[in-house]
Amino acid sequence: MTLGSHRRRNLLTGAWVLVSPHRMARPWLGESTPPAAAPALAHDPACTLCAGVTRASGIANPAYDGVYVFDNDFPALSPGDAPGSDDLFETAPANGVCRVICYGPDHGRHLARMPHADIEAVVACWATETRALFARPGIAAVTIFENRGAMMGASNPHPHGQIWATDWVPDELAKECAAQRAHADCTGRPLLLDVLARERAEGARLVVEGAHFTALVPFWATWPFETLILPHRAVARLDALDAAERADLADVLRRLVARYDALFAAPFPYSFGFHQAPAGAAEGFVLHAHVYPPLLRSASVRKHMVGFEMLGEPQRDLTPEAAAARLRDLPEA
Ligand code: H2U
Ligand code: ZN
Repeated sequence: MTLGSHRRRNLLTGAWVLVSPHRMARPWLGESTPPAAAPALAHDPACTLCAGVTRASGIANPAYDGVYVFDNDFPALSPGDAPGSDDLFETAPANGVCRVICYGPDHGRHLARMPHADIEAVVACWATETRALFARPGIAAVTIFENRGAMMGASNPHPHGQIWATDWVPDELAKECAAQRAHADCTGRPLLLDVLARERAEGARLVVEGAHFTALVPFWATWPFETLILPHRAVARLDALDAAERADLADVLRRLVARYDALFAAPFPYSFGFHQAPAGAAEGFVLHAHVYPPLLRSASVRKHMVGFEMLGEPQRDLTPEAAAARLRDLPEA
């Protein structure tokens, strides 16, 4: 039997994705631009994230030697009043803290090429920031993410990410909390551990298996090479990981990004980030990371969410199983 078009439901958000495996063979006359070259410099005096350089705000970065975190000079969240709501147009206040995290002083060395201890330091910093930000009054959620590559809106090639601590639970996280709570209420088990058990039993969508974390292409993946990184136990936040888990997360991340970079022999753009339990009760919630890369068939051909996807629902040609098999076939060195 040949696999025909079908829909798959995202268990975390409730959204559906249309899968059209037969379309993989169609001719391609779409966008094709050469990828941006990888930065080679270890220090770029023109880079506002490099050690010792003065940022756009006039504040100089210290001569930092490890991970360096600072308050975003152009934060998306600012103090002030929200416009009032009325019975038709609703508004809500939005306050919080935006931080920038430089993974290390080396301008040209991203996760896949960083020494293990340096990636562990990034993971440790994520944990420390999580704990410190949740300790601030009014913080409801801490979202840690990285935009990699100009294609994904990164403003700078220096290896870095962002942390937004918000006084509300953002929409994506709210949906995922509700789904995980409903599953836990119904079964008594965390949803993502059931998903992990099923993925390990089937095997077809696994990409990287560590001692404490697994990276896989989820059954419901929307982006061609989307992955989900899951812990092996029900841990809710980064600051609850023990030392062995932090070390393994660093290792799984490095191995996964190395595979991505090998896929089209170019630095692989993506938006990557963690969903961790918000403040208060978060029944059944399991910490996890999503990696959303836009690339489709080469370093220069990306997927755009257009047409039916904007007006209907997301659609993919390459099956999640085929995407996982391609990532599994690549080297990690
Ligand atoms: P992105 O590359 O994902 O945009 O993250 C970089 C962040 O760094 C961005 O939010 C901040 C930008 O506001 N930034 C500073 O705070 N100061 C600077 O001098 C440069 C960039
Ligand atoms: Zn730099």
